Amino acid sequence: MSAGSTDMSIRPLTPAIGAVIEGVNLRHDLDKTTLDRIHQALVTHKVIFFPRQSISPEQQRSFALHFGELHIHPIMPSIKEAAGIIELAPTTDNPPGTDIWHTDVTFIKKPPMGAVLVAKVLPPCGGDTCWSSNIAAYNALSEPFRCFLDGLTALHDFKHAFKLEDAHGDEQKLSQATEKNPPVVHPVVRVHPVTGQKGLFVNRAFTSRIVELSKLESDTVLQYLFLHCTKPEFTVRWKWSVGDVAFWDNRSTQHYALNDYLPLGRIMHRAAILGDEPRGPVPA
Ligand SMILES: O=C(O)CCC(=O)C(=O)O
Ligand SMILES: [Fe+2]
Repeated sequence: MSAGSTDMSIRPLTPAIGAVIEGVNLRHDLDKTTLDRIHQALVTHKVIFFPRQSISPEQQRSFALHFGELHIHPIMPSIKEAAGIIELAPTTDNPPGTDIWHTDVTFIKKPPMGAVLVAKVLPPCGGDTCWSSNIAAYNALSEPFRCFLDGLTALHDFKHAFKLEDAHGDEQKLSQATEKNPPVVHPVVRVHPVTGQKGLFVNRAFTSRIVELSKLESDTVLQYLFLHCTKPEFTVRWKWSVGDVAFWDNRSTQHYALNDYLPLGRIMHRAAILGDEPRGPVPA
C-alpha cells in the first residue's frame, strides 16, 4: 500500500532541534512526495520523531534504505532478520557505550548521513535520549573563534572509543577492526551538503586530536567544544514509548543515551545510513 503525505503534520519541539511527525505510517510504502517531505523535515529539524509506529526490522531497513545504503558496523553484528540493523541491549555486565555525547561512526571517511532508531523494550521510566544541534552550537560562537575553527581539521579514531568489552572480549575481532579503521581526518567545521549551513563536527567519542594544534591546545579547544555543544538551548530530550521511531541527521547533530535504568532492560534497533565525505568551509 502507498501512503500519501496530505495528512502529515510536523510539530517543532524546540527552536534549535527536534520535531514530531504525525499522520504518516512507516509500515507502508511511502510515495516520493512523502519521502521528500520527511527528508526536508530531517534537514530542518535535525531529529524527527514518529510516535508509536511499531515497525518490524524489515520495515525499518526498507524505510532507511530510501535515504542511502546501510552501514555495516565493524564490531556490532546485524540482527538476523535484517542486515544493517544492530540491536542495542545493554545489561549490567555489558553496559551501554552510548552515554557519551557522540555523532555516529565518524571514524570512517564517509560517516552516516543519518540513523533510524526504534524503541523495542523500555524500562518503566528512564532511558531517554538527548540530541544536540551542531549548527546551533557553531552559530553561538563568537565570529573570531568561528573563523579560527573554520580552517582546522581533526582526527577521528575508532580505537579512541571502542574497547575490548565492546567486542565482547574478542581480542581478534577488535584488533582486526582497529587495523581496518585507522584514524581519518575531517574538518572541524562541516558545511551541510544540503543546506550549506556550517556546524561543528567534533565529538567526545571519536575525535582525538585537532591536527593543526599542539596536543595541549588541541585538548583544551576540544574540551571546550565538547562542553559547548551540549548547552541545553541546543538540545532536545525524547522520552520513549515502545514503537517510537527517531530519525536524526548525523551530519549536524550529536546524541547521548541516558544510562539510568540498569539493571532493567532497554532494547533499541538502529540502522545507520551511509553519507558523503564531510566538506569544510575552507577548500583543502
Ligand atoms: O540508545 C539510544 O537511545 C541511542 C543509542 C545510540 O547512540 C545510537 O543508536 O546511535
Ligand atoms: Fe549513537
